[in-house]
Amino acid sequence: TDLSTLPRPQARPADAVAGFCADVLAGLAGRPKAISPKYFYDEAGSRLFDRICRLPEYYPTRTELEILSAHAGDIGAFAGAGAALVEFGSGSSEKVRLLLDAMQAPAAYVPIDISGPHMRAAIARLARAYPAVAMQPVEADFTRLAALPPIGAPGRKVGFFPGSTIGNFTPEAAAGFLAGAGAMLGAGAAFVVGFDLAKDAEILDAAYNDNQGVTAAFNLNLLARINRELGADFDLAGFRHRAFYDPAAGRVEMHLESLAAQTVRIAGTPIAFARGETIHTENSYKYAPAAFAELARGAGWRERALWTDARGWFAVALLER
Ligand code: AVI
Repeated sequence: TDLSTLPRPQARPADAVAGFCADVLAGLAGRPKAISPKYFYDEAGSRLFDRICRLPEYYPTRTELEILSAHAGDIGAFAGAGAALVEFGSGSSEKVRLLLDAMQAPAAYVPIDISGPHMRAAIARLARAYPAVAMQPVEADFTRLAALPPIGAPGRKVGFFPGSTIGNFTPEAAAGFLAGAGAMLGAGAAFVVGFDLAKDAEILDAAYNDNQGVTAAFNLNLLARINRELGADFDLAGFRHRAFYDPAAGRVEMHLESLAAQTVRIAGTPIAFARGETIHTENSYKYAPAAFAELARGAGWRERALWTDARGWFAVALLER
């Protein structure tokens, strides 16, 4: 890969900042107040997320790696020769190495990520390890992407959506995403999707309330980011991280709770908080394997395989269409 062809770092485009500002103000005007979790991932947030993935309490990352290691050979065999891997929300592009190693002469890797600098640093590392794979990074919000760039690979397109990021969508939005990704990847594509499974509340509560406070810092970084990018005056000590599993809703919810009645100014707009009022910052849905398979079927995918770990904590589906 000729790294000079990779998109170069650039300042955040003005329309991205305007879109962030509009989304934050609209979300805080709603009841309950809410901000999309996609805004966690500025540079600081992406680094904090990488630290979450290494926490002892946060089992999803290492459990998924265990499942992928055990079944990468099956995925590689199904992908066939000369395939293109398309990763939605590629982050640090670490897990994809397992698939690239198991595939036969993979031709292209297309990482899609909202955090451009973080993605470019990851791809520069990956390109050195896989010089024969064409790197085609796309800096974009994959929830809004309508089409893929032309991909130079003779083989099958293989979508990759690990980490249970699909759990950050509502089930309806997850079905919409799976259908849209299917349309983008085209007939004959495969899709490798990692998703988290419903389990005991204590395990989930611990995973989202780690002892070192990294998840709290990740959640609170959203307010720091709003201060940095939108000139707001959130006092981070005036809010606390809250996360809990709601088994009836089948999801972990994350919130930022206001510790006092206070008014914050964002881009000149005053936003009032009551004491105890929260900003809902994330849902993380936990599925039963059969419920996920049904969701994928409704979105036009057939389940070729569904693997879990020995404890039944996490799952990876190999879908085809
Ligand atoms: C990216 N996503 C799947 C993570 C999750 O578990 O829902 C984000 C995260 N939030 C708190 N910890 C990790």
